[in-house]
Amino acid sequence: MRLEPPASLVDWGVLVAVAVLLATGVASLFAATPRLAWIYGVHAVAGIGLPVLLFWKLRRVRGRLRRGNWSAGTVASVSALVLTLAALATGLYWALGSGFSVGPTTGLTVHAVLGLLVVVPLLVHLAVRFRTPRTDVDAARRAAVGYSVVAAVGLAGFDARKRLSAAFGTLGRFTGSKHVGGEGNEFPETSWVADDPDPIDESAWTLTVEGAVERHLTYGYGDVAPDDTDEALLDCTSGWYATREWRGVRTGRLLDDAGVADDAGWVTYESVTGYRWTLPLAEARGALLATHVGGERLTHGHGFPLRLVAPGRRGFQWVKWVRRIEVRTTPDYGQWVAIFTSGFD
Ligand SMILES: Nc1nc2c(c(=O)[nH]1)N[C@H]1C(S)=C(S)[C@@H](COP(=O)(O)O)O[C@H]1N2
Ligand SMILES: [Mo]
Repeated sequence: MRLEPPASLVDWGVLVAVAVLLATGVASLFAATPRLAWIYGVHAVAGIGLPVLLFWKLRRVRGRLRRGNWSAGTVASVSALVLTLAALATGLYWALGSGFSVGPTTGLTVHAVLGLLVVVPLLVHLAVRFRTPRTDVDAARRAAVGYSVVAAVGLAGFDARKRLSAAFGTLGRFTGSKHVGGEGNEFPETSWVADDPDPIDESAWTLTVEGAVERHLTYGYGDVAPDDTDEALLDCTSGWYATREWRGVRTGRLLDDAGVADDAGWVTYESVTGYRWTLPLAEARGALLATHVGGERLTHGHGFPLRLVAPGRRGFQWVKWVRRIEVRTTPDYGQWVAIFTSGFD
């Protein structure tokens, strides 16, 4: 039996698989709770199934590549292929191993960057070569067989990968993040992009609570009573996680002191660097502003004097070096710019 779909439907399958990988890859940056583990599952199945489609495609076009009369379009096509294979290889190696670094960055970050870079040559490739696939009944039947093979390989590979990682003792969280042990402040210090403020002098530091509140408040370090604790798991998109007991003050206490306006719906946590993230009001009320981790005072690298603890959120949302809390009546779209530009000044 012939397993390979018609040429145009192999190509169509590649496009769909890559689109699914990009969408789930980007979504994974926000998926931090087990309820969303399926996003990572779909990503893995598509990533393991894609090589089957690429094999069929390459077997067909390899003659064209050998002839040596490469156009700009060919360069784009080959770049898209090379980046895709590199993204697949780094993703698989990350998942199977205990994690790896490339210079100052983690292998998982390299995987993500390679995956995002695929978009550029892929768009050129599509502009040059896109054809509407042919879809008569016979083509559809053959494609159904071929796509089933791809799905079966993806699912079997997904299962085998889990078993292998478990056997190697390298199985991470469903997010792909690897466990970091240690105690207190002993875990990686991570910046999302460029934040690297000078250490903060606690006697000069203040926390302000403002925005849609009845009273603007200003706290000094000594006014923040660290009476609340939470055990919470910090999971960085660069591929590590650590569970710690955090101690500090629940945001709700500060909000009660300030008196929240009736139409308030969001709370923004802003760092001394301008980095900021926003939580819906109800979630913010329960979120801790930590002064301590694992019984130790936070170190500068982990956000001293005050950092947000946002359970169920990816690490980049756990704002460090918080100095301002703004109660808002509207969502804060500017945060999407701030997290990329803070620290560059
Ligand atoms: N102000 C600020 N807060 C930040 C970041 C940052 O770059 N600036 N990085 C975030 C990221 S990407 C992660 S994973 C966590 C890491 O916290 P840690 O450095 O204490 O491990 O902090 C988050 N909080
Ligand atoms: Mo992170």
